Amino acid sequence: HAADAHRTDLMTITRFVLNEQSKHPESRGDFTILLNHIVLGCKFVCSAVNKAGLAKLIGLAGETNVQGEEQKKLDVLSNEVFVKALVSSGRTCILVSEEDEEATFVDPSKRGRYCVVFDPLDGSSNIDCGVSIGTIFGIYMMKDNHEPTLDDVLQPGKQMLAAGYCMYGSSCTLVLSTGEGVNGFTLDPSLGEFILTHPGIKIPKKGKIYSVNEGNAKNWDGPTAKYVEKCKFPKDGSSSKSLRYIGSMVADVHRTLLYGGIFLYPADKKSPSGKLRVLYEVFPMSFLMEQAGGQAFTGKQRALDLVPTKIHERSPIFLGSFDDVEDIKALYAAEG
Ligand code: AHM
Ligand code: MG
Repeated sequence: HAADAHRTDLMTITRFVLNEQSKHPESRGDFTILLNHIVLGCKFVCSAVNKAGLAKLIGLAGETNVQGEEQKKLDVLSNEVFVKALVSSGRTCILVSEEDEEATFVDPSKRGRYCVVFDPLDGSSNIDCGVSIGTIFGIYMMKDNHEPTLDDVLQPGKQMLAAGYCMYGSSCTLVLSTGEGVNGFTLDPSLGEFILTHPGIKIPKKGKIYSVNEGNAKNWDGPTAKYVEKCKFPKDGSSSKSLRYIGSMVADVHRTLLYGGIFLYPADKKSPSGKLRVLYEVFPMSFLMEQAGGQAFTGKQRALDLVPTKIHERSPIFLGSFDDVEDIKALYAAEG
């Protein structure tokens, strides 16, 4: 009833996932437990990000991450929280984090069946100015009881069981897919619970926005350059697209998912594999896009078909509205 001051029937993320899992008779509640630990990590990072300015958490920790970039304290903190939460869930066997050069193999006494790949705090260049940043994660399941090896996580993205991200923005939003569509949940800080606010997210079939770091244009290949030119000077009488680029993948992808359009991180002469990492950036976002009715393409193939050979491998990525990705696919196909 509209006059009700309070909702009494709350669809929390836990309740939602329990409902979803109950459709699978083989489900033993392990996934729900795993997800609860991921959610705990997200809540911690959300609170740390919000306090960062005040608590002087911001600053260099004096360490560099695997890719040799400066690592901020918040990255270190977020990584620690996620690793500890995931290990203590008792449901994981292998963890791959952007912040750790080596994969973590969980001690047999705490081992479970899930492999989690994640970027605990993506978009770190945006921390100091308070722009949205996020956590990205993907989940695989070990099929049988063998001793875990890296091959268990070097699987194509289409084998993921679930993927999602949490955006620390004007509100804290968690977007999740367990392979049955995409749903968005917003943290109610007074309850400390993620509540279903964006059920059944579908990306518009075609969008009016393109999102790319155009500062790299001089190094782009032909199809990417042609595509962006087409966005600005369409020759088919359609109107030109708007450019939006935050430089925080979670925020740029979140907008793309809700408003439609295309997000590009192409290859260029300086970085022939692009910048974004296959396991914990490209795959989870591609999984969500497909589940929302969009597409994700590497310039050569469907992104989720890619078979990674190294845990920190990179790939070019073009993802978003179905029709917009179709256009860039055509340009790459024409190139041969
Ligand atoms: P990070 O993992 O070091 O934070 O870098 C990843 C980020 C993405 O969030 C974003 O899409 C991209 O880097 C932006 O890169 P650029 O500054 O080259 O445009
Ligand atoms: Mg990252």
